[in-house]
Order: sequence, then structure tokens, then C-alpha cells
Amino acid sequence: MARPVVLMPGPMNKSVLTGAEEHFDVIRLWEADDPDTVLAERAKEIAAIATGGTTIDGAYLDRLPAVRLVASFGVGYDQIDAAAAAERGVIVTNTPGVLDNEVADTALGLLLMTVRELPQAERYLRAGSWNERPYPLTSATLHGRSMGILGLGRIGEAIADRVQPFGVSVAYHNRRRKNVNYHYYPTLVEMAAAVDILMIVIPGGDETRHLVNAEVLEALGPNGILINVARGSVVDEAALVEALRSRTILSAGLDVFENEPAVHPGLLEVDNAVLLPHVGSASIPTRNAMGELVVENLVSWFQYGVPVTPVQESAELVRKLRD
Ligand code: 8YV
Repeated sequence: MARPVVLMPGPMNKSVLTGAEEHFDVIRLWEADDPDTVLAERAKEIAAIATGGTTIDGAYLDRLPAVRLVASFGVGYDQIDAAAAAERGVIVTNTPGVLDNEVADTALGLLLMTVRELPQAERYLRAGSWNERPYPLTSATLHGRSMGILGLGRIGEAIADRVQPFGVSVAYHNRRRKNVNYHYYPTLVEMAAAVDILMIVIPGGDETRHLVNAEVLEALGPNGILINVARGSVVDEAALVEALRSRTILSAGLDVFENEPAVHPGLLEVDNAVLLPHVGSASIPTRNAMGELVVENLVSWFQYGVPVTPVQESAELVRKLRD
């Protein structure tokens, strides 16, 4: 029997490619001289897409009418229009759970780096300045701070578990209150005003675009620290640069950016920002686990007709399949 055809628009973690090629006929679109011709010629055969970063919207899916599943690498899937997919009967899956600890560890590391200016101190040592005088005392300390988590999901909870033993209290803001013991703030501004660390873990996309704006930064205040391990689009980066320059907030630790890999030049100039190149989940074991979950979704779909980890927008389609 012919193997199902899976389209891979761009290169992905090796674990996805190796796993997918064991079961499927994989089209490596990025290797094609003329991708549009390949898509047109094989449109009727392509039954699923495995992707990690390519924008997939309604128009893209309209070119591939036989596709029923889009298996996405990563927990965030803002590059995929999952609602447009659902309208077309296409299920989208992501890779939740397997990266929670890695991203939470990165968030904690970034927080410590930012509060205690550790990268700045290391640069100081490498520049030979220690011979002249010790690195200046940092104005901030971690113990006794309060953290407001914007987007308390699985990763947010893993961060909350980690920071409490460091003497940091936890509150959160989500659209809806959850059944947890942390203090809930119905508005983001209210939370920002009450805490001195704002931790962003909320998904990206239109709904959360520029949620953290000048008003929120103003509320966070001059002792406030912003950490973002979610999506750059959640923060109004121009407002953040201004807030860092004017010391409206104390500092920021960022793993994600609005137009990554391009970084706002203002962020590169200020001395009170710690910047990482989107490495939240970027260890070989975690990326392999994410890749394996992409393959599991594809295999489960073709073998049993149901995916393992569908996204919220696909829930209705999956429910119908199970009925
Ligand atoms: C990856 C991420 O950087 O899972 C996510 O949403 O942001 C990261 O784990 C991304 O998936 C890389 O493709």
C-alpha cells in the first residue's frame, strides 16, 4: 500500500524527519528547485503537513485540499491559522507538555541573570575591569519579590513551582480565573502595579498583541523587572525600549522578540536588558521530545484517525471524530 504523503515546508529537527520518513513519503519542500510546482503537482496526494515555523493560513490550505492534519513543532502555534484550518476541516496539533520544564528552567535562569546583572558582570570580568574595582552592587535582589504571571498555563505553573522556594510570591492574570491557590488579578494593569516581576508566558497571536504596553510598564514601575519567554509580539517593543531607557522599569530579560531574529536596535543599546536568542526549549533532549510528539501525532492520525495533542481550535473537530 502507498505510504501517506506528508509535506514538510521547511527543515525541521532531525527527530521529526527521521521519524516521519520511517512511516511516510515525506516531501522536503525546502530542497525543491520550484516549490510552487511541487505543491501544485502533488496537491491531491498531500494528506498532512509537518511544520515548524512556516506560516500556514487559509490560502495555503486552499492549495492543498487533501490535507486533514497540520502537525506543528512547538507549543506556540501563532504562525498557523488554526481557526481557518478548523473551518476547512483540518486539525492542528502542537507539542505541549514535553518542553514545560526546559522553558521554565530557562525562565528562571533569565530571571536570575536579569535581577543580579550576571551577564553584565561577566562582561565586566572579561573586559579586565575587575582589576580596577569590583563590579558595582546590584540594586535588585530576588528574595522577597513578587511575581505576576501573565498566562498561567502549564509552563507558568512550572515557573511558579520553581520561584517559590527562592522566596518569590506568585500571582497571575489570565482571561479567566483558574482553580489554583495563587492570587488572581482580573486586569493586567492591576497585576503589574502590584508585583515587581512580570513574567510573560501567554501565547502569541492577534489576541495578545502588545498586551504589555506603555501603561502596563508604567504600572510595573521603577523596581519592576519584565521577563518574556513567550512571544515577542505580546510586548510593544518600542514602548519597552523607552521604558528601559527612561528607567520607568528597572530591567528586562527577553528570550523572544517582535521580529526575531531581528532585535530592536534600542534593546541592543540599553545596559538594563538581558537578551537571549529564543533558546527557551533549545536543548537536544527537549527538541527531540518535541519532534517525537510531532511524529506521534502524524502516526496516530493515520493509524487511528485521531491525533494525540490537538490544539484548542481543533477540539470540536476531534470531538466529532471520537463520537
Ligand atoms: C521553539 C517555542 O523555539 O514551543 C514554542 O512555542 O517557542 C519554542 O519551543 C519553537 O517551537 C521553534 O520552532
